[in-house]
Amino acid sequence: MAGQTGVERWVDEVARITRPDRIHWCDGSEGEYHKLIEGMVGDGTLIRLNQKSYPGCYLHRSNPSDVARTEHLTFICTSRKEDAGPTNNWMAPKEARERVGKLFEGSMKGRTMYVIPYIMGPAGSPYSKLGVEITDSPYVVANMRLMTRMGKVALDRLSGSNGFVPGLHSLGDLSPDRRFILHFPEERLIWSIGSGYGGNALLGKKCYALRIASWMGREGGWLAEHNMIIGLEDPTGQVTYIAGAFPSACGKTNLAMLVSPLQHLGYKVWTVGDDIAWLHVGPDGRLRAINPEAGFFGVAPGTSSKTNPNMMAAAGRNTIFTNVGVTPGGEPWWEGKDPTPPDGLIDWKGNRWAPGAEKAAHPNSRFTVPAGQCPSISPHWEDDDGVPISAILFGGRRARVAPLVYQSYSWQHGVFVGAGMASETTAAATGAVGVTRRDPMAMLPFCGYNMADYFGHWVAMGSRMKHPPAIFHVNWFRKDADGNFLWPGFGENVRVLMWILDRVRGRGKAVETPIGFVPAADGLEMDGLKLPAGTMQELLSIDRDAWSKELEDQGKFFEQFGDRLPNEMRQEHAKLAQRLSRVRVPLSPAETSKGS
Ligand code: SAT
Ligand code: MN
Repeated sequence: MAGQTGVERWVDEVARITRPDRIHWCDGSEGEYHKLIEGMVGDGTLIRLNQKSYPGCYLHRSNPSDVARTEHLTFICTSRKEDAGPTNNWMAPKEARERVGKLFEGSMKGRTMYVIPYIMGPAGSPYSKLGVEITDSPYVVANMRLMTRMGKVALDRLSGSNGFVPGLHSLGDLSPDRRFILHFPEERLIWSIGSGYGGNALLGKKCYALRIASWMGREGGWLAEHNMIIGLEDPTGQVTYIAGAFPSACGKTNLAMLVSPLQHLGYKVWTVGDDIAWLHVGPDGRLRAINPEAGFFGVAPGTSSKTNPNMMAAAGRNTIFTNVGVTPGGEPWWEGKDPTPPDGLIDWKGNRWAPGAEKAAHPNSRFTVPAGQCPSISPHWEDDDGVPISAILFGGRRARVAPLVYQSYSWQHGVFVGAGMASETTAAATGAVGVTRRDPMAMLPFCGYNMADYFGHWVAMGSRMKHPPAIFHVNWFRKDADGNFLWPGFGENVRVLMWILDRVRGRGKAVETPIGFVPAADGLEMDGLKLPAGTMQELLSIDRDAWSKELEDQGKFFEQFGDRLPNEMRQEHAKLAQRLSRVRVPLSPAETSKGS
């Protein structure tokens, strides 16, 4: 049709294939949101929670077979398999279109097709990007309204432009046998069918903002990362920004909203983002981060007024809860919310809950919350130019091996530290929980191209910056021989952040070890925190045997990339082996005399 825009043409084409009863273009208004919510309450997709204590809050119970990301059904569809790399599932684009295209035929019959124009990033930021998601799930529309800037604001920016990433989503029949999450990075296209779960269905999130955007970033000289972003305010009121990569359900949200026990000393954390960062080199030669999202899709279990009071305050209104339990009074409930489960609890599947093996809330139950509601939200979280990043953290869930914190020797060494990351798996993806797997930069499930090229891109980014951020590795999850956590974590993590801040400023007492700089025995602020004797030593110790094994595992992981692995990674691996071979074990800061 003459005069049609690129979006209109694509919408027509999709409607011809999926055959919805109706098409609704989302304007993103309050009125539209309420109509959608009422519709879902009417058909049971949502349950209204207690509107006195939880105004604007609803509960969604998903299909029990659709509660987490399904990594084995997630594919990168590049024309050449090598470009997806050995860590991604790959499907040839032609095969993908044929096989999965069939599943979309008539998939929206009897349903409304929603067209969601959205912006990833602040509306006026030069770093923001446009997307359009087509979906037949009103739950997805409501979540996209909380997680992105969607509707008119995006449509206005879109008009006259074809520069958007199309994402087609249908619930299909929700069967895992007919579930596919496909990415065509060369065409900048996303297809997802058979799941309504966040990371599989809110296509602006992992599919666009990480998998497609990581590809765009390599071409355009920027980075799309699985990062939280915070500002750490010091006693003079100066704020230093830190980005941090942690795998799903490893505490990014809690760290991003940390309440410092040292407020009396003048330290405070501001939240910029809790899951994704887009990082560009700014005109000032510094790395600048924007949070492409507008909301938080956080893990409920374990969240309480003790562990994350900011999230508890944020999620008290206008929030969609997914797969949590509900009290007889209509309030959401999950394990860890308070010490004792209330009487008459209904579990996430809608059954009467009884103490026993079954959890009241699914371990990957979630809340979707507008970011602006968070009491610790940074006044700069929507700055068009982003915030300047002074430090990057890499962190996994490691019972052993990795000390509480260490600093890399250089940008290149830091990239190697990130590339060598590993973490124990969590309930955020289907499959076994608690298995240690290598998860470079927490991007294993999210890098949209060959990870060897990704490491190379990271190395190259270092030379584009006048002031590259310092790179650190942290591990809040180290355990003793009996399996108890050695470090209290949560708010106390501010002590580690303070050391990082000092190091960035060229201060901060540290000792040089084979793996990097570790805090000196008196390097961390311990005011008000008493740990059992020897605990700090254990937390900062480096066990050579464990590290030798780690080197071997890293080596095996790197091997699969063959010649494509950048030489810099090989060099750093060899250098670490050499440094380790030269020292006595075990090593703890108290025994190390060489300061820096
Ligand atoms: O995939 S989600 O974004 O829904 C949650 C996660 O695993 O980080
Ligand atoms: Mn995540």
